[in-house]
Amino acid sequence: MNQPETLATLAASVGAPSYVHHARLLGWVREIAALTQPERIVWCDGSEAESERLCALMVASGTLTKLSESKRPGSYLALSDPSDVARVEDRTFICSKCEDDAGPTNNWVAPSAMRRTLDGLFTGSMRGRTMYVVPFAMGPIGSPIAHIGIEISDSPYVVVNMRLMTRMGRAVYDALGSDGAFVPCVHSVGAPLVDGQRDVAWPSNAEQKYIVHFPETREIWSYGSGYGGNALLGKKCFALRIASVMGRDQGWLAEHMLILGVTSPQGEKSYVAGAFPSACGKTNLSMLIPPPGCEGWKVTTIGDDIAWIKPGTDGYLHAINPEAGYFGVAPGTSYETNANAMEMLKHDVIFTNVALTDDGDVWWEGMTHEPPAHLVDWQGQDWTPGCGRKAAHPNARFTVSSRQCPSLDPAWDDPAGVPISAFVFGARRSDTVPLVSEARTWEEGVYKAATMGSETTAAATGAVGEVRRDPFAMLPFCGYHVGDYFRHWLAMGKAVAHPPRLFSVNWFRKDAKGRFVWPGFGENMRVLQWIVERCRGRAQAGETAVGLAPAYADLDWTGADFDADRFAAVMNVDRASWERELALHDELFAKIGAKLPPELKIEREALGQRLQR
Ligand code: SAT
Ligand code: MN
Repeated sequence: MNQPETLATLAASVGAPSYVHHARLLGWVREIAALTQPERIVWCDGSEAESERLCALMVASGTLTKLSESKRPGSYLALSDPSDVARVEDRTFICSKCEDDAGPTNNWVAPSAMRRTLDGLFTGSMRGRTMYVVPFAMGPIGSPIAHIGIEISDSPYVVVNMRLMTRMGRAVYDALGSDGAFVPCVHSVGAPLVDGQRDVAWPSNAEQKYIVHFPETREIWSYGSGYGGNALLGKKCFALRIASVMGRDQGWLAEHMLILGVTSPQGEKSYVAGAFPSACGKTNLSMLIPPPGCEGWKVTTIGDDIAWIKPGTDGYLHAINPEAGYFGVAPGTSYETNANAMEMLKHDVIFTNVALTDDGDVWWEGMTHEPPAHLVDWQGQDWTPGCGRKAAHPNARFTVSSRQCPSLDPAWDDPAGVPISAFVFGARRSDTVPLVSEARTWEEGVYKAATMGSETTAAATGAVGEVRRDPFAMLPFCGYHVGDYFRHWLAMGKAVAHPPRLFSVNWFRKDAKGRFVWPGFGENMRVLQWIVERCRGRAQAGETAVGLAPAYADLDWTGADFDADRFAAVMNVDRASWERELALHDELFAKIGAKLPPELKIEREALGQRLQR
């Protein structure tokens, strides 16, 4: 009879360091290694020395270019394969046991069939490569809201990005102990090196990409892409798709939301969480600098992309940012649009798919009014102004640690999270949706968020600029049936004594000539002020068909150059546009079918009636 294997022999069989005591984890690593057949296994400790070593390796292999040490100390540029530049929503799967649990907004494949596919894809997929084991925490280690994941990846680019984006390293193993729970995440770029084949600068698989989630077993498998949310599995895959399911089962929320603090001139502090689709300015809003006239106000940053939110014992919903860094859109970022980000990006940054200047720095569209006379573009080609191509890919990104953010909130790492006063739902709409409105009730707010439509951006592959329904900005990120998700949100409003107030915003209205009417950026402070003052029961609002809304005089315009006519142009509720909008709500609701909560049907009828008046 075989002796049971000791922990020591199990650890030795995968070369694990002595501080890993978790038999299930060790067994899983061995299983994945047997499947993917890497040349070697490296257990990452999250240290700076490790990151430096990996960066040097990637400079040698051509994946990274080291930027000028005087212009951009400690920073690198990666240029991806042109076929691997954004999330692939059509290749993203929710493999719940029942198709009905994935719902109409997700791609579903039966778990058994998907496991066969993955087995085929992952067999030998890491041949000739190093398999990295990356321990990471989403949220402050030890927080009752936080969770742990382990990502196995054959991409050193993923390792150094995960180090910036999460709390990665040895401390995670201490928290896990011998039996702690973790979400297993397997990632391969899907480009094995066989028969002495030479590597390329950005290995990926142009033919096959699979971003797969098994919600019941809380597993993630990602194949074929090395880019962003496809590969940094703590982000959308874990912190949204898997975590949304955990939240449904355990009574909390995992949301595609920034979290910011607003401090009034009197020193009162409120926290606001805001859901916006990808590449709609969440990073800018989370780091907002109040404009002239609003100097007494201050905005501080907890997070720019994801919020995990749980009822606290004080009767408030408490939110943490599960991430520890920002993977933000570079194009459009400048000292005018986001000076905090520009300061944060001065050193120790990984840039992906921006352009390289002749003096070893980076540039992207919108960074300066005058482009440099010559660049190497994101595809590695010579670029000059007027050549007709973009220098940076529209979904080019920076990866940087939160600690470098000048507006970082002192509570960003607080295990208790911060109490949320308001949820803000924003979308990118040229028309129809007003600058700001407040829901009269929780149900009306859930209806507004559920029926949100937004013009698509370059953050996902596919057409850009089309309006699609994007409920709660979670369309590509909700790991279960969207009708059940709405139901969960309706229930969460009753789970606390002090639920946040719910608001809808739209910074993106355009005039007949296609120009933005609202200046946005810092000027959004005026809307934020009104929102937090509403939460304190102070600011005025009037009834409209689509919610409570401020009159021109209800906002503080000190120092602003925005008249009542333009305000009317961003606030006006056009009945004909809203009739068309309602038809699109009906289309969404028809798609959701039997799982649509009755409360939302009632809201739909009430809205229709108010528009008739
Ligand atoms: O998913 S990514 O992190 O690549 C980008 C996004 O959609 O926010
Ligand atoms: Mn996002």
